[in-house]
Amino acid sequence: MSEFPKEFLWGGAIAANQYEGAWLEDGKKPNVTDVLVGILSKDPGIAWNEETKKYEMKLNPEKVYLSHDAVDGYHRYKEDLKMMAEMGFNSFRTSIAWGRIFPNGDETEPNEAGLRFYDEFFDTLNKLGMAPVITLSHYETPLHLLTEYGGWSNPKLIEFWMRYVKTVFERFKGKVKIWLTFNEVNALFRMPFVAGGVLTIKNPKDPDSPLASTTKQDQWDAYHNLLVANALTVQACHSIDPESKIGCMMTASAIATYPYNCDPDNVLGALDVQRKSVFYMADPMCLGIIPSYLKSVWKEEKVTVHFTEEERKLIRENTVDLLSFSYYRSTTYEKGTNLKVDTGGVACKENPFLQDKAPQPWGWPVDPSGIRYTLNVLYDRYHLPLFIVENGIGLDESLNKEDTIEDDFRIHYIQKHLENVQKAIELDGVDCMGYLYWGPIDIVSAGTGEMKKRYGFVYVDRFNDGTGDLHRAKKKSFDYFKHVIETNGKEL
Ligand code: BGP
Repeated sequence: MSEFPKEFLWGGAIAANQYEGAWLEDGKKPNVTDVLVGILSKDPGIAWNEETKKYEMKLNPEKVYLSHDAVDGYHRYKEDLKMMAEMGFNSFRTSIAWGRIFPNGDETEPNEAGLRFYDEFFDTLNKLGMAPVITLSHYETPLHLLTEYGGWSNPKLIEFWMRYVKTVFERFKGKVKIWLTFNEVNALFRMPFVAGGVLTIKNPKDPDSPLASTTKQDQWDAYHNLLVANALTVQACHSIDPESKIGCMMTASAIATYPYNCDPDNVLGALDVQRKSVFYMADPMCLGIIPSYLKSVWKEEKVTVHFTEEERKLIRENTVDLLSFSYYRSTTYEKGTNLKVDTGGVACKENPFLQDKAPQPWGWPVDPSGIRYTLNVLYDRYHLPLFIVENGIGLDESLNKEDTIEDDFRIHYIQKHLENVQKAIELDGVDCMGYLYWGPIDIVSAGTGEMKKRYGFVYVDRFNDGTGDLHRAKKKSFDYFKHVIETNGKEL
């Protein structure tokens, strides 16, 4: 195989809430992920207040909320980014924590300290030769917007959001040339609280379990509002900074949903998973259309979803410039078998044809061909530049005596996935603009909120119980990925 295209973007991706820590520093206020660990374990994270008839933050002081300090990126990013540059990254993805700029989300004036922090962050990236790829919201809706307004099911969020995005487009014009709107926005229905930023606060059925009580109608209202917000964001970005590009961001693992066998019911079922997991969101954002099959979904779920003619026009006329996505794994589909979901995607019956068994307890299947399949399906459907902004493997690892980790399986994982990306570009003609490895430095896991699930080329000394001296150490994969970039993918 030959090299990757000359302009190919090589790098890594993280998110503010999983990396920065400093959760209440310089004016920032809590966002949805800051309470998630509590909510997932009913411990409780947020609690219903009978007097105010609202949810409010309630943390258990005995519990470790790792995201609050994360890996202290807020204070250490300059050193960390130097290591990323040492690997030869020419691009780097992170997010802006919305709550650093508008702490509660509904203020009219931005927080200057937050803007200054990202000014310096993006300057550092540019100086080190890494193009900033910036997600506007990576599971980071300010908590106040959920407890006070019910989150994205409320159309008021569009107004607050637009104030935020216009502020950052204007402030970082020229410094950021690639923007992504909402991280894995199509995970709205499987993770309504974090990915959708939705909370039902009108007469909750189960006040102790806010996640379970989020209604379908609220989730579909959020769908409507997020699509309008996405189109308005694309429009604002194009008018404020015509030089920059803006994309949407999908969790695309569910594209690689294979019928378990040739039973036509399984073939149709697999298509249904693709539609309900990815296309239902990507079609409006990339093609400007609201898919027709949604009508029967709305009927079945007894919800009312209405787009005005004006909104349909807005969505039609403001589609994204590129489609970015995460790919971690594939799944099978067999009728009658339950689908399980988590941050990585959906899972059904084990695929007996997959060769690799990853040494990880989280059970995410490893399927490198799935990334080629996903690239092809998305390119055939959208004909837009595609950007892999997340792919990686989380492993349970510890340092050896030499203060390093021999992470051979990670090297193998990347090699096999990149071989398939290369085939998609060279043999299938897919326009793929880059590959950003997820979690080039160990950070807090989005799905489980723990440190134990490590993705990094760089180890960070922090553990699930909150201990650790936070020192950084290079793993074996650091030099591997550096070599891949040096040879522009010729030597994998
Ligand atoms: C994606 C998220 C990331 C990330 C990754 C890995 O869904 O966009 O934020 O963390 O998955 O998931 P996890 O951290 O649960 O292993």
